[in-house]
Amino acid sequence: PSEPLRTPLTCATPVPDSVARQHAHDVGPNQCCSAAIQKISAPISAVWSVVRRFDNPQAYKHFVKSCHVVSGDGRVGTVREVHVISGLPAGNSTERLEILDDERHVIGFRVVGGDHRLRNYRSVSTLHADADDRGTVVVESYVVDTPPGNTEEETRVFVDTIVRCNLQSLAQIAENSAR
Ligand code: A9S
Repeated sequence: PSEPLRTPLTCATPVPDSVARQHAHDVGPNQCCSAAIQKISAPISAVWSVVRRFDNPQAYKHFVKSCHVVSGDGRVGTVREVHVISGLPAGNSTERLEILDDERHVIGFRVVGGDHRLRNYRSVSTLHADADDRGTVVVESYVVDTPPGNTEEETRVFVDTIVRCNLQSLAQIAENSAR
């Protein structure tokens, strides 16, 4: 039995309700969740064109060495296998595209296999146009099983670090492409 919907956003970060709702997750007893926000000085179209490519995560995720699509054509249900650079406690990860909404700028995927410790990892990323300065705000939230032998806090620190690295790298790439 899972706990009621939890959104990691409402308490920690002042975002509109409509945004927080997209990041409300069903979080089970031995799972943890968190979220990160990244401001990017590039138009939403430039950011989205990088983020929406489920077949090409290595475009901005530095921990990804290579990726190939196992099945699907880039729409929901597509499965990819990601190979990770050395130095991480992982070799590969099999991931399924769960949401891809080109109008609302939402993408989400779920981990379905791989030789790593992030069982049942799932994440949702949403892009929001920043009307004031023509920039973009990215919100990324996730839920994952707390691995045996680790605390929720340790798990969040580990995953938050990876997510923040990815978002900073995304910002650099989108900002350079928009220059
Ligand atoms: O890829 C993402 O969007 C986010 C994360 C947290 C990915 C994590 C990872 O791919 C590693 C970087 C290899 C770390 C997985 C699934 C497991 C890890 O241990």
